[in-house]
Amino acid sequence: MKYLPIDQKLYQKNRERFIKAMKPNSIAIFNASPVVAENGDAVYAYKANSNVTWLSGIVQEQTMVILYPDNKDQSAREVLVVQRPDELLEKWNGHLLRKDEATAISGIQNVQYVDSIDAMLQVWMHHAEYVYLDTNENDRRGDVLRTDLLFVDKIMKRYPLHKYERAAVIMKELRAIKTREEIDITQKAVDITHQAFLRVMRVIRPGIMEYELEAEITHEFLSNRATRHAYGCILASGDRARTLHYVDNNQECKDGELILMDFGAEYGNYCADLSRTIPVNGKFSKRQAEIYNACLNVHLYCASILKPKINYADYINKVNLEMEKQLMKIGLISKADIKNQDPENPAYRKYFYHGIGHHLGLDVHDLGTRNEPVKEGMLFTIEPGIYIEEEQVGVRIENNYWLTKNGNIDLFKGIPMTVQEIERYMKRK
Ligand SMILES: [Mn+2]
Repeated sequence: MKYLPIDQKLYQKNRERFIKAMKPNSIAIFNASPVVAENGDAVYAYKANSNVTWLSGIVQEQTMVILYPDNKDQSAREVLVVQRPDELLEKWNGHLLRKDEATAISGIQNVQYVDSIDAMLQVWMHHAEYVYLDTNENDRRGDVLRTDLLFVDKIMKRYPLHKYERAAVIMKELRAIKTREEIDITQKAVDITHQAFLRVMRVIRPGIMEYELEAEITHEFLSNRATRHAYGCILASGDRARTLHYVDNNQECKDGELILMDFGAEYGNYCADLSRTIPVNGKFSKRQAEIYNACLNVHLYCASILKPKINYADYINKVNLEMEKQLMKIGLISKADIKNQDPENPAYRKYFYHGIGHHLGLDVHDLGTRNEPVKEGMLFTIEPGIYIEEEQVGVRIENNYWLTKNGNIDLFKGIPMTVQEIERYMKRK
């Protein structure tokens, strides 16, 4: 890992929160994701199961976290399971965690090797009444590789008469609320991302290629101990900005165009998520500034109302009304368009065709419900966008907000955001 050691308290606190939500005499079992083959013997970059990371901080394949708070064997109430170090494997792939190293990261005292866990697990299973198993209950996608189901299948076949529970239900509640410790790490991811944005503003000029900007961002990320990009970064100049997940980044940034950039660092396994739209030549045209300000107004409006207790569905409705207002102001839709609109496909949808934001955390689209009152501790992106086919332009402005008791904190506080701030910074280069 490139990041500096993280205080194990973060993971201890998370485990305490999960344990509190468990039924009496229950055991919970979590598995890290397997390494996924790419082609031949090459593999994809490894990202462990986020629940395992959230509970232990360990990012190594074959890791398990087993929680059994009522275990009569007190020493086995929290157990971390890791791969047994293997000299030959380490010659190829590098260091594997030793037991004391795994304890230092996670704060879990009892560390066992995965090849010896079955016998112990059997005893604990025989004592436990309820069993929490971890399945991927992502609302957005169901077609991902589901190795979690193999483990569920194995355990349920072996212990068919236990009462099974879904860990995902608890995780969805808990992971949506970020602790101060988690925000401290996220803030580092945000700060690195913030610096990368300033760097892009210093180097961008007409004629530069989108991938050259990607290289600048990547250099800034890795030099500051980010593990990697939190997601495929988007550098979309001109009309390409209307493609929401444009990641080719292989075209020239031309004089007079706006470039839409969406990127974020992953630091200590936590993600930042920033979108910015700036003029390639350092100066917004009058029309570009109009569109930009309309988008900024929606963003600022969102930030002013996204506070604990607002229902997320009400929030979205209010945001959409504000978007309508701003789109009318810049002449894109009319009162008549709104009056005659199909409620299933309202007029503003032509220019704003994605959600206003999402939970952010270990996953860039993090766990959490989006149809209940929002709560203190949640971390959301706010990212309105305006995309205009007729004018071949796209604008998106995105920051990350941590909800406090009575309001929110913008983790990107101080970053150039207005037309004036951006132009002033770009002039300075
Ligand atoms: Mn986002």
